[in-house]
Amino acid sequence: MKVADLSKLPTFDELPVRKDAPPESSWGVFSDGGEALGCLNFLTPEGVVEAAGLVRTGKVFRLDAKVNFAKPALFGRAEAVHQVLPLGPMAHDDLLDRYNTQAGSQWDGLAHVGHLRYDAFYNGVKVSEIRDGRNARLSIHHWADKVVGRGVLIDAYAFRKALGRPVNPLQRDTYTLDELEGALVAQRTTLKPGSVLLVRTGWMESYEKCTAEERRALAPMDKIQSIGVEASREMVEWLWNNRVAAIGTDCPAVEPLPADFSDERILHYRALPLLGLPLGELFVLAPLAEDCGRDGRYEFMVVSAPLPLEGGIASPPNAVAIK
Ligand code: UVW
Repeated sequence: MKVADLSKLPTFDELPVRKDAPPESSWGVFSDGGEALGCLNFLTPEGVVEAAGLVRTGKVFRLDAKVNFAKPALFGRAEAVHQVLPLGPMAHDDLLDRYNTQAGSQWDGLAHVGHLRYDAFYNGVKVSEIRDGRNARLSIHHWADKVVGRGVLIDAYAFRKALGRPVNPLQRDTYTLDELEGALVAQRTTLKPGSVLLVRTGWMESYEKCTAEERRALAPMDKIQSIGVEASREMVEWLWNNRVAAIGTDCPAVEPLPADFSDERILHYRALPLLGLPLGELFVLAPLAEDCGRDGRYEFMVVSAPLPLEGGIASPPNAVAIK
């Protein structure tokens, strides 16, 4: 794959570059093997080297929650069943059954959600190409060694609280683009091209404080409530023009829930099938955010190694932030 020259790529207003592509899509922008990566093409070898220079204290923050942290699993998804199998008198194996790659912390891959109006996934891939069992073009395994670079945290939760604005992450509410930009200014942080953007919404830590009964009540698809990031044209324009390679949050859908999946303006459609922007959900961001608040450094190296699962739809991030 050719390394993308970020300065030569089209702006959001110049999209699409292919005549047969939908408006506001990046279909055809990346070629030479980069089609499966979408915005991950913004992460370059030079960016990896630069990100390594952000490692100063040696502190490592795991960004995945424990497997099966959500009980019951959200959206009616399966919980993994873990067994320890004896292999010999003093040896064991794990057996992990019913493991849904999206039951916990996850990257949504580009075969996760297609666009209803265009009847296509990113770059025009058809549903039959994914469901025939091969999912060759948008398989998650293409990302296995691609999600490494500069990470930037926006602590939207702390920003809103510091301003004395009310925030309950377990209710439908929106962090606006103005708030994200305001938080960046308050943090004295800039979004350089080729960053993995992490946004702390406060959802995970609020969920952790719920009783078992409260968790049961909010787990079903039609009951879940969550704060999230504004799902607007302006938001994806900002993300694209800043060459954000992926956006990860500590809430269940990046965008607010409930979301109307028949509404093509929601972020899942704008990001996955149109822009090719990976969405990260249910990340653990509070310990990282607290450390960033302490030392005033909201940038770090991110190393995420999605599963090398051929044909896969999504993956746990298997991610760490290193400061
Ligand atoms: C939903 O919005 C249902 O989230 P996910 O990306 O996990 O499917």
